Order: sequence, then C-alpha cells, then structure tokens
Amino acid sequence: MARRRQVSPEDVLAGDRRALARALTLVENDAPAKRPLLEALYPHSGAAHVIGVTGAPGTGKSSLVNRMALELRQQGRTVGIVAVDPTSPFSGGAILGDRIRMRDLSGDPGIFIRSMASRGSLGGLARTTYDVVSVMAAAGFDVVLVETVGAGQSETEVATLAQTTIVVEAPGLGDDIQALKAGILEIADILVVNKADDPRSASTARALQAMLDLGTERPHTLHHGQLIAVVTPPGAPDTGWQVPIQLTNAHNGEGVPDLLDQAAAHRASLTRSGAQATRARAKAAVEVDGLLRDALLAHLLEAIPPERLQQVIGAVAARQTTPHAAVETLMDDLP
Ligand SMILES: Nc1nc2c(ncn2[C@@H]2O[C@H](COP(=O)(O)OP(=O)(O)O)[C@@H](O)[C@H]2O)c(=O)[nH]1
Ligand SMILES: [Mg+2]
Repeated sequence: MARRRQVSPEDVLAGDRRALARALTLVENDAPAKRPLLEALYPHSGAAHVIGVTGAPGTGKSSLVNRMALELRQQGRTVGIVAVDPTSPFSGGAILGDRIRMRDLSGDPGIFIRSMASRGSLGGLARTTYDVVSVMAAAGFDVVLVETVGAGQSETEVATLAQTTIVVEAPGLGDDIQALKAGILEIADILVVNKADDPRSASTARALQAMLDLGTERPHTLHHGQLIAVVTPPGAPDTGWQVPIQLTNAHNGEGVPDLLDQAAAHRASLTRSGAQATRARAKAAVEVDGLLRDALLAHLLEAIPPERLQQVIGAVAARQTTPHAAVETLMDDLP
C-alpha cells in the first residue's frame, strides 16, 4: 500500500493524470512526501496562466469557470480547475452543486478538476491552495482557473494566488457593491457582471464603472504588519492596465470569449510592463510570510510545556489572572 502512494514528479510533469491526482492528495493532506514532491515540481510551475475567479457566493463563479473552461477547450487549450468550495460550518462538506456542474467537463482529458474542501483555518486553506495551484501549474496546463470565495478571505491571498484576478459581481445581490468596495474591488484585474440576462445587469455595470472612475488605486504595499510590506520592492512598476468591466451570461456563454481575450491581454500587459516580476515577488512574499509564521508559532509553542499552559488557562478560568497577563507570563518563559 505504501508503495502505491508514492508519486513520481516526472509522471506529474509528463501530464499523467493519476499521478497528478495522487500528488494533489498528498499536498492537501500535508503528507510527509509533500515536501520533496513540491521541491521537484515548483520550478516548473511558472508557465501556466493562473486566473483567479472570486466574488460573493451565488454570483455565478462556478458556472462561469465551467464556461470559461469549455471555451478554452474549444480554443484547443488545456485547463486545470481548482475550486475552493464554500462550506457550511455545520456540515463541513463541500457544496454538492459545484461538483455536479463541474462534472459537465469531466469526460474531457484536456481538463482536470480539483475541488478542495475548505476545512481548517482560512489561512491554512489559502496556503494549501497555493501548493495545489503550483502542482496543477507544473502538470502542464495552459490555464489554471481557481475559484475562490471572496467573502471573508484575505484579499492579499486571493490577489497573489493568480496572475489575473477576475472579480465576479451579479445584479441584484443585495446591492452589496459598497461591501465590494471595501477590498475585493481593489484586487480586480477584470470585473465581471455575470447574469447579463438579468435586465438589471446594465445598471450594475454602470455603478461599477462609476466606482472605477473615482479612481481605485491598486495597493502595492499590502497589509500592515506583514513581512510583505518589507520585501515588496517600493515603486513597483504598474502596468497601466485599465480594469475592464465585462458582462457575461454563464448559462449560454455570451461574453465569455471576450472575457478570455481580456484575461490574455492582461497577462500580456503584465509581461510588457515588468509587473509580472513584481507580482511574482509579492506572491513569494505572501507564501514565505505565511509559512514562516506557522513555523515560528509551532517552534515557540513547543517551548511551552503543556502542563504550564494548562495551569495558566486554569488561572484565567478561575479569574485569578487576565488572559493578557497570562500570555505575558508565558512569553516571559520563552527563550
Ligand atoms: N440567470 C443567470 N443565472 C446564472 C448565471 N450564472 C449562474 N447563474 C445561476 O446562479 C446560481 C449560482 O451559480 P454558481 O455558479 O453556483 O455561483 P457561485 O456560488 O458564485 O459559484 C445558480 O443557480 C446558477 O445557475 C447567469 O449567467 N444567468
Ligand atoms: Mg461556486
């Protein structure tokens, strides 16, 4: 059994789908074999065009990804899909509908779909998603589409996951354009108003255009207090890219070829302007920063004996000390 679980990176690089599926499982499960596998695959993960598709639940991201994949296949390009499914905190399972719709595509060898169950912390999920996307990219797909849920997820992580980020909005979804403005809009390279068959879509597009015209600056120094603020080179060249607003109908595919043209144009502009390198650096910084935090935390926690921790927790529970003072006491113990 143990032998069967081994995955040869060469097989993954050669496009062997079973090897890819096993590699992704190793990565998702954080198995010991993950590290050497990633070492071998990571250098080959830079060629695919990774396109992130994000936005509020119900805007039609899964349907749109499905359509984009079909269209890309018609253009003769191979597609990897990573779907980070929303989960109910109670069921812990991925929403079934997504998987079913994705199945429309599953008879085609030019498409590979991986649905990730988002268990555990969002930070942990984001880190696993980075690795899953790297493995998918190394498997030689022309395009890797990544569907993520916008709500509640770190914009920084969504933005750096992909070379091109598509933010999907839909008409009449609680008029939450104000919420969009709070962060997710800033990460959009392309804005999509999906459900173009809805008569309200034109006014939604106008509202978004008005917001773009107000001038949203793309943040180059990302979140405060993170390492990336230090390692992202200042004065990063921008692309001069104008964020387009594209209407799509994911049911009949209208607007999807144009959307793909825009995604390709965006990638070309990244290459032309040199922003490609800046973004690659920002992505690397986010990844290193996240892993470093995990490693440091684990390392420091090891230094605290469990009984000492229990004792302090007990003191807080008995109101003999405050949680703040308790943490300070524990910190004093650290090397
Ligand atoms: N009318 C209309 N409905 C759509 C369109 N795209 C998706 N939907 C529907 O919107 C709902 C949510 O779609 P889904 O792809 O699961 O959205 P997600 O939660 O963003 O992944 C489903 O009932 C879809 O059939 C569209 O272009 N027009
Ligand atoms: Mg979905």
